[in-house]
Amino acid sequence: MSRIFYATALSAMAFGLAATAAMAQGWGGPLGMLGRYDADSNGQVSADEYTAGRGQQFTSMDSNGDGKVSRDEFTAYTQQMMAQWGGGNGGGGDPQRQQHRIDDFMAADTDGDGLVSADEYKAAGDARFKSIDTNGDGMISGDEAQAMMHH
Ligand SMILES: [Ca+2]
Ligand SMILES: [Ca+2]
Ligand SMILES: [Ca+2]
Repeated sequence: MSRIFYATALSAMAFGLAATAAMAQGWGGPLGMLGRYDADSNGQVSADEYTAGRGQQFTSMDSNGDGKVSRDEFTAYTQQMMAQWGGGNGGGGDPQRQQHRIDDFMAADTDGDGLVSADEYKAAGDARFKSIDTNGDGMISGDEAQAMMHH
């Protein structure tokens, strides 16, 4: 097997560990899904934590290691996550939600080449962070995460 495969397997494993830690803290916590980015577990997600978490995720998604994530790679990644999380609490594997998730992700493809590059992914993440961080203090609090989820 190639080195790329090995690296991908490693990062997938790292992600799995992070996810397990987040689950131990309870995904039902105030940060919800964003809890997995809270590396120092202070109950808030800083811009750095958010960027680092998403960067790790990007590496996991980029299964052929070309530095860009295609629709197929993203689809495979979410299916893998769904399987790992056992479909989650109701409708995680819902085809409509899955489609929405894919469309949402592909919206980051600003140059329209059908691939989301690391830069495009980061730009989309930065914009998303700003939209969640409504008080603009550079941290996502539990309240802000809740507001996003119930938006
Ligand atoms: Ca934190
Ligand atoms: Ca692109
Ligand atoms: Ca904030």
